[in-house]
Amino acid sequence: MKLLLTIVQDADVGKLEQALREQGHQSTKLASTGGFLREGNTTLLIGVEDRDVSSVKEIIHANCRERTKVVTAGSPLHAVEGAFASQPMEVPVGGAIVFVLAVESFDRL
Ligand code: 2BA
Repeated sequence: MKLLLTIVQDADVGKLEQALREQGHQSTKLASTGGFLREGNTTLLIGVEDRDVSSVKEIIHANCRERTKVVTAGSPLHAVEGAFASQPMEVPVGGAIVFVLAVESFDRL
C-alpha cells in the first residue's frame, strides 16, 4: 500500500475529491499553507493499493491545473524576501505535488 501525500490548490480540491470518490478512493483533507507564497493550499492524504497508484495519479493530473500567481508588492513574501521580491513577479503553482510514501501497515482499530 502507498500513501499519496498530495498538495493541491484550494480551487481544485472539490473537483478532485469528487473524482476520487466516484472511482472508489478515500481521502482525508487537511488545510495547509505553502512555505513560499504563504497562502492556503490543501493537502489530501490518499491511501491506495500499489496497483492503483498510477490511476490515482491520473485522476489527480486530470483535475488539477497549473495557474500563475502574481506576487505583488505588499504581500507577505516581500517582507521576508527583501530586494529579490521588490517587483511583482509571476510564480507558477501546481497542478499538484504528489509524494508517494510506502505504508508499513494499515489498521482499522
Ligand atoms: P508554495 O511553497 O507556496 O509554492 C508555490 C509555488 O511557488 C510553487 O509551486 C513554485 O512554483 C514556486 N516556488 C516555491 N518555492 C520557490 C522558490 N524558492 N523560488 C521561486 N519559486 C518558488 P509548486 O511547486 O506547484 O508547489 C505548490 C505547493 O506545494 C507549495 O506551495 C508547497 O506548499 C508544496 N510543495 C511544493 N514542493 C514541495 C516540497 N519539496 N516539499 C513540501 N511541500 C512542497
